[in-house]
Amino acid sequence: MVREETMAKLKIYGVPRSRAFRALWLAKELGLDYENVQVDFATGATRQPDYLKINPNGHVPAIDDNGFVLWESMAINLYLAKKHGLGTLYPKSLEDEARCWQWSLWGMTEIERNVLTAMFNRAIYPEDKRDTAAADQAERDLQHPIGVLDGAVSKTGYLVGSGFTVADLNVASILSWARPARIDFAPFPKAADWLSRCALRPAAKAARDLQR
Ligand SMILES: N[C@@H](CCC(=O)N[C@@H](CS)C(=O)NCC(=O)O)C(=O)O
Repeated sequence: MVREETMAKLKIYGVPRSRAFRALWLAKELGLDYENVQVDFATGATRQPDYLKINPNGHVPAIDDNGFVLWESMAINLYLAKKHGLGTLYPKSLEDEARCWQWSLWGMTEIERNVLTAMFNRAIYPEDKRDTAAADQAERDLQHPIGVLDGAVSKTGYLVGSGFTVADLNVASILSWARPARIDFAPFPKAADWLSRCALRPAAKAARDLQR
């Protein structure tokens, strides 16, 4: 008798207008068959007991890959890219793999907080609650790291090797907030060009369409 193993479909938790966008963009790049579980951070759903069993932090995204549960957007993307995109979105060499980790951690530690501060205080909070000085300071603090990015993509047009990888996707998905944050990219033409090339990818567009 042949025993049939049924693989459960990959579940991606989090509404598309949350950081789940990052995993959804990657899933589109990889052509994965997935279910997007609509856990909405705005309704408190991330803090419900059932969801806390998935991610005890109460944040989205998280994934359930046939029983393997993982949270933290960058870890999720590195895992999925390695599993399904080795040799394409995920480099095969140890050094380039490490560079993907480097850029993903860099995006989270050097970029994310300041882009969010600028976005919230320029576009999200009600006008009377906006702290324009905090937004301006955040933009000033971004000058150095965006300069680093500008230099990095000026060689091949991408962060790792000569093609688009999960490193580009991870950093570009964090910087997708730069437009509502009104970060001026004029001093950083190479980074601006790289960011728009990433954003124009069909998979990025398909993931953005999910946000509508
Ligand atoms: N470092 C985490 C941050 C996740 C996070 O803060 N997600 C927000 C939505 S974009 C969230 O779930 N907020 C709801 C909550 O904390 O209850 C990651 O990158 O996955």
